[in-house]
Amino acid sequence: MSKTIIVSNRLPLQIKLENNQLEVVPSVGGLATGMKSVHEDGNGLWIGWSGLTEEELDNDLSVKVKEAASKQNCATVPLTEDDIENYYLGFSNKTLWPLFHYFMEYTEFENSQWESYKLVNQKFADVVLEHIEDGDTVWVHDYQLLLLPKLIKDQKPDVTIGFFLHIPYPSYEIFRIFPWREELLHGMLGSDLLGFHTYDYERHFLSSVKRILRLEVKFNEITYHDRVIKVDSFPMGIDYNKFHDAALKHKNLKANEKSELQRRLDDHIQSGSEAKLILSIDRMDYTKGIPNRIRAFEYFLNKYPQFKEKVRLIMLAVPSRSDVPQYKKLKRETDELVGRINGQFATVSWTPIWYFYRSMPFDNLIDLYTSSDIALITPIRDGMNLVAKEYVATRTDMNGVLILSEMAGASKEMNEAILINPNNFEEVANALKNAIEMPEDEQEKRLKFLQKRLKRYSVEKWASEFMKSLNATKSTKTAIIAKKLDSDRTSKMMDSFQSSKKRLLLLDYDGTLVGFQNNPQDAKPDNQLISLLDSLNQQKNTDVVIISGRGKETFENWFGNKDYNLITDHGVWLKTKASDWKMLERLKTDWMKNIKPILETFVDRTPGTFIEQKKYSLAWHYRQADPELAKIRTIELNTVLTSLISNNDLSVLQGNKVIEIKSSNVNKGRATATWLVENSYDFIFAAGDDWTDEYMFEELPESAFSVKVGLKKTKAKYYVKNTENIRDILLNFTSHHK
Ligand code: GDG
Repeated sequence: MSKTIIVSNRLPLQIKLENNQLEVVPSVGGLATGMKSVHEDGNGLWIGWSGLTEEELDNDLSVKVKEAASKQNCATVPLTEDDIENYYLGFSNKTLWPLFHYFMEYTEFENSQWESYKLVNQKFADVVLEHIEDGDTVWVHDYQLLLLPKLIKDQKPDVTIGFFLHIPYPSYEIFRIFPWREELLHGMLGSDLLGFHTYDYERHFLSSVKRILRLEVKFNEITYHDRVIKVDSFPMGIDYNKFHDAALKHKNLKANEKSELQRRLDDHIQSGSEAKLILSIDRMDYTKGIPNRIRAFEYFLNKYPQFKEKVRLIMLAVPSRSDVPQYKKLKRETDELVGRINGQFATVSWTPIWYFYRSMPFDNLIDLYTSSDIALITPIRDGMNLVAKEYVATRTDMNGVLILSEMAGASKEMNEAILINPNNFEEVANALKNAIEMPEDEQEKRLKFLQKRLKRYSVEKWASEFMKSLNATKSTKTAIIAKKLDSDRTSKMMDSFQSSKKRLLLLDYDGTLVGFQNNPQDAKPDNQLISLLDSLNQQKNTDVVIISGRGKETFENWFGNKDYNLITDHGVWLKTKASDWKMLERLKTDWMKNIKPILETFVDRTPGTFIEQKKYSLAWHYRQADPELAKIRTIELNTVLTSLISNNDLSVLQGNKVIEIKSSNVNKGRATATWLVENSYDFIFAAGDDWTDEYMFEELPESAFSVKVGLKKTKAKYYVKNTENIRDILLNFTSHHK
């Protein structure tokens, strides 16, 4: 039975080592809850680091940790102190974390840490590969493991891989700064499905893929070699019932069951009818906007002094990554700010800020959520922010106001909160005043909407939606019409080649025999190709025809001293082994003087594009243009051309990053048909990569072996990944010849 493997940096286990004794308990975080059903389904497995380095574990303990983990259906990835220093604290948290959160000034690019990141991703891959079988599904989590999907896919192409990023994906303008950007993107593209919290992160990712890797993106699908990769947004939810039920239970606590914290909170609440508690909870991280929040609160107290002695800000900051210098600096800054403001405003009976720098048990968290009239969540950048959602879930009395930064992913689905820009103190101060004065019925109305959504789209639902989408990618894989020319099919084709008496090989040139170059003139045949074509061309009873949209002059230049069969200009000119160039079609070219100036205006307005003037056609190339601008321009150009050439014998062909205008009565199909009328074959092989080759495929008899290069909709019977595959097949033909 196939299984699902979850991979994250840390296992959902708390493993404690005291006096050489191991204590292992499952952790109860949001992700662990969401993944519970995925993990428990069948023989599911979770792979990650245990939290203890190899140096902390001797052989004996290491075995014990493995066993304890395995009892919880987990497998450990062994990491050393050096790995943690460089891959985790280093590359993950000093490079990827700040860069992806737009903190460029904190971003370090250290080659040695990048090397460690690659090495550790490989360590994760090794453990995954130890456990995985064909047909299994893998779900990889987060920014520490961006290279992992490819490392798995390269070894195991027949497993289905999903990836979810829990932090923001930055705009292309930020991501392009990253020195190893191509490698990182290729790493992610090992996945079959890539998930992000919001549509913005999704489109930023697609924009990087288009601009940096220049891949074909249609809506939310990326064509990558012979695969189609889906990209989508899945806003992560919370374990709604857990928070809601805990809050309900909390309401019924008797006085003697209340925590010490709750008693202190009650004291404040009872200090006056206008007393208000404002809450913030976050990891102590510079992305969370803690100093800004304190300054905005100061601004509020100065602007609206009537709230002095009435409102109090309770700030829970949970220690995090405290070994990283920027986090130390943040802690110092926060301490100082709290001290300064408390010193400035405090009275005998009131301190404006209560500040806790520690983590709290779950029950205390519920004390805080249920006692606070307002939650003030002001990150500078945040992938999602679950605290905002948890606060809403605990408001069982239907009162309370959420003030939320629009820089948090959560703001996209929480429109009923008061949304603010955390850098605008005026706005934050006014939001606080509005929240304090918001009528109860208004609070209730907003909470109702918010709670309804959170309850429906819980973390379990999030996980199941992701899995559903991931499983659906399995059927898209088989939906492509052409079949993969795998080794079985290739060997059948070779048999047929060998047993046939008269063979035809019809070969497109660009994108089929050679890869694309930025400048078409650079795609000259290399020596290896020439010798391959030479030996094919010498085979007895075998006609090799190169059929291309290229101009006759170019082919004459490249192949003039060869006796190849050549069809150029999409079928205008023909040269055979036996005879010199002759025209297959008589064509007019007077239309060019009208069309060329139009194309020129497109070149002027679209940097990176150019016109290729051929004898019988005009081609507008846009491979190097900005992909989004090019998309707009191609639509524009198509519209302009369609209106112009309606009475003409011209047609517009959409090639691979090129639009070509030529006479309607020539195409590779007509040329193919002409060739086939004059010759008869019992074996036909035809290969092409773009739209113009579809005409050729259309004209072939049913028995032909037609092959498309790349994974696109096609009339060809088979597809292969790339030009290398085509060359391999051709080489195979030379050795199968008898
Ligand atoms: C990353 C992304 C994204 C906090 N203090 C205590 C405590 N917590 C719990 C909260 C909440 C969680 O920690 C924090 O989650 P957030 O989403 O707010 O933030 P990150 O840790 O930065 O998480 C973030 C998330 O991944 C998920 O994809 O939303 O954007 O940065 O659940 O309740 N729990 C306990 N004591 C504490 O003192 N028990």
